[in-house]
Amino acid sequence: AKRAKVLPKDKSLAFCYDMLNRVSRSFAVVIQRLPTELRDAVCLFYLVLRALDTVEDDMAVPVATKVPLLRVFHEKIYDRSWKMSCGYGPYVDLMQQYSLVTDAFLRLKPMYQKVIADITRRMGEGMAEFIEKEVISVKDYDLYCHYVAGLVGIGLSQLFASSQLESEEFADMEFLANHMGLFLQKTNIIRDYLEDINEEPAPRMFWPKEVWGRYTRKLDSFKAPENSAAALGCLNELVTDALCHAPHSLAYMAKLRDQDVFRFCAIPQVMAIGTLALCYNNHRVFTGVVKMRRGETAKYVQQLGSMADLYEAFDHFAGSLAAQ
Ligand code: PS7
Ligand code: MN
Ligand code: MN
Ligand code: MN
Ligand code: MN
Ligand code: MN
Repeated sequence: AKRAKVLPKDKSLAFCYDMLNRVSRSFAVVIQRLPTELRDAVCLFYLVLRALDTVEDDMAVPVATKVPLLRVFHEKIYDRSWKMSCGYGPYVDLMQQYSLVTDAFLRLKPMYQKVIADITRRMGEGMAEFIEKEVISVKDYDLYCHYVAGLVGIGLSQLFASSQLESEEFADMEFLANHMGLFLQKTNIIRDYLEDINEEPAPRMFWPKEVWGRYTRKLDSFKAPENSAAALGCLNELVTDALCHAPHSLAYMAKLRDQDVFRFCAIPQVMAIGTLALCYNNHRVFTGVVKMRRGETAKYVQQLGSMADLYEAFDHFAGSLAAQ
């Protein structure tokens, strides 16, 4: 059954949904379709982690400030006076008006607050670890992705179980939930090669050296057209690695029983495999922004209501990837 969108009455929650719509067009749609109680918890979870990521991403914040802040961020989310000037675009407002997020967070049931704070603590700790260290091995790559996305999957699963929309077993489904996050995050890292390496004032590099080191001596050499064969070889190896998470993600989603929770989980996964198919063997990853057009996904996203629909979507995009 469809649930109508209801505009929140109080000011802080209205700010939160407005902010969600400004920072994530894709998540905003699926989050707003969740049942009320879970919807507010997931919206706040999103904004808290988005604020943490704004600190992580702002290369103008000195490392000596950033590392300790990432580690204590889980305490700031209870502090009504906390705010910060950092980030760019809509994130500046998110950080400046952060007290409205705090107000809405403190109105959530304590069981939801606890899940969000625990994941924020573990993610901040992991982000801090990787500020000072590079992603060298594939093991590092999986660990970084666990911190910034696998933990999100684990936390969301706990929220699903707490809300009783999904079974108790979701509270302990860490293995499959982690793969759900890794599938999304590796797709983001692959697609964002150019955006991340061109970051000012300092480049960001999340592609594991253990893989790219077999193709080049410097990761930024992939930008040069004369290195396109090596660049594509490396890209294709990373896409293939990301695809290893897909079977576990499908196994996770097969256990969901609520229709809106299912769509919330499944739509981003379909977008991810679609993005991987688009990136595979595609030199445009190294020269610009690779994004799926609405028309390419609409057919598979609009009617996504069952595992049969999900298998059909995965089959379609896996087939198009194999044909590149
Ligand atoms: C559904 C079991 C609470 C919905 C959804 C903000 C997006 C920002 O965007 O490269 O290129 O700047 O800096 C598992 C989302 C994983 C996380 C990670 C699915 C919170 C989302 C903070 C689990 C999302 C993975 C991207 C860290 O790095 O980003 C189920 C909800 C999910 C946020 C995402 C995001 C990292 C990230 P960008 P970055
Ligand atoms: Mn980011
Ligand atoms: Mn980040
Ligand atoms: Mn990114
Ligand atoms: Mn990005
Ligand atoms: Mn980024």
